[in-house]
Amino acid sequence: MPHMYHKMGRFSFPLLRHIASLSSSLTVLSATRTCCLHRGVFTSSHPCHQTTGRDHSSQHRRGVSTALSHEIQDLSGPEQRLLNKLYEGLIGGQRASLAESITLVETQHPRKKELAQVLLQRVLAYRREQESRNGGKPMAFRVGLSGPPGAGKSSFIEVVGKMLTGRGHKLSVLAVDPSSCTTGGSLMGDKTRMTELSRDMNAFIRPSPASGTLGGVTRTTNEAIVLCEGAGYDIVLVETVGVGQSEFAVADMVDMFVLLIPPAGGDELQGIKRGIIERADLVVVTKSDGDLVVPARRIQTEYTSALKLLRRSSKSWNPKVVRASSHTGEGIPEVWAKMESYREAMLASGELQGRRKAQQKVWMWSLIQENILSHFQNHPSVRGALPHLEQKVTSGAISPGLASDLLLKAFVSSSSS
Ligand SMILES: Nc1nc2c(ncn2[C@@H]2O[C@H](COP(=O)(O)OP(=O)(O)O)[C@@H](O)[C@H]2O)c(=O)[nH]1
Ligand SMILES: [Mg+2]
Repeated sequence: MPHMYHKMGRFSFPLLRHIASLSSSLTVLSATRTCCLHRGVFTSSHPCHQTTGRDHSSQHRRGVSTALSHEIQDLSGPEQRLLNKLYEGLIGGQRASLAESITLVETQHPRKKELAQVLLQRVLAYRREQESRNGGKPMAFRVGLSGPPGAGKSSFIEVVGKMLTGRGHKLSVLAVDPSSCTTGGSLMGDKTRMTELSRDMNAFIRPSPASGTLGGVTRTTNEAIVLCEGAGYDIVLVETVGVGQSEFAVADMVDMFVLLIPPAGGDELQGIKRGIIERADLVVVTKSDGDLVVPARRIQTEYTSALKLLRRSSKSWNPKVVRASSHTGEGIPEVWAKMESYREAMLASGELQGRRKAQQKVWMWSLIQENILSHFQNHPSVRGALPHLEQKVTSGAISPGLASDLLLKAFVSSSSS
């Protein structure tokens, strides 16, 4: 295990490599250590909030701190200045700094990727400080919005967004669009339906990056959320289409997951996966206006009964089905009121905080998987043997199980030599 961790350090985060070499037991850094790690590197005064009762390794902590401080000195003068400028601009709420910081986390450039991690750690430390002043409660509300293309997501965000900025909120809208990863095209119709919101100084809209894997895009979206919160946006909306796994990925990065459904016939609703309905904290039947009010009511009834059959995922909230129209504005304030009562109930029970903690773990593991898989696929021994073994498997000469064993053996033996 230490060995493996060390290897990962080599291909992922060289800036953090000393953490791995310091840790002999390789228990992954605990929250306590991470907290102190931030303190050691970035902030000189704020106390470590977590209990240190379980952490017997203060020496280890000092070691990690010193190692990271040392690592930071690896930053060149211009890099330090860039990070300071971005950080100061970001927490000062400057949109240009936020946009530039998101570009930094989206980069594929190895050194810039490292700089992005340093910036993120700094923003996380700042946010934690703010949260502790807020009684440990998250400052921002993260809402994921999903639904089939044409469901009315962007129109809904435009109307809700204007209402929220009108009430003094600062709102950011991020997009996760799996189609932009594979084709460079967009299913989301980019910003066109958010013309007013995109001119609003209290709203920040960021389209999905047009390249990268879905894993890459969700990772940068996760990081962009942190940056938006650091920049003082108290509501972060993440829009995605119900294609591939993107909606599950989004459900794993937000406090509340909302499914938008058009009042359409069976065919258009076919694409909505049962699994995703189970993840919905709220279902909004859109376009409930004019001739569509009747089918919207019908869909509302259907989904209300369907939700009753599903297992409750929260002890403090029952998923609800509501109707709204972005064209007439009817139902919009009520939908937001439902979202707020969800947030209050989940905060009061501590479930929201618990969900965020669990999400951090899910996020870490999905990054590990992605990282290991790409390391595996790019490994010379694996690349050498792969075409031949794939051909053997497809022709039925050997079983998939044997082929995967052989590939893993080739990978492990040449990795450890
Ligand atoms: N009648 C009606 N049409 C709507 C409403 N909201 C959106 N639409 C229409 O539905 C289409 C798709 O909307 P859009 O917001 O782009 O959907 P998205 O793909 O889910 O983001 C557009 O032609 C909108 O004008 C609504 O509240 N009522
Ligand atoms: Mg859209």
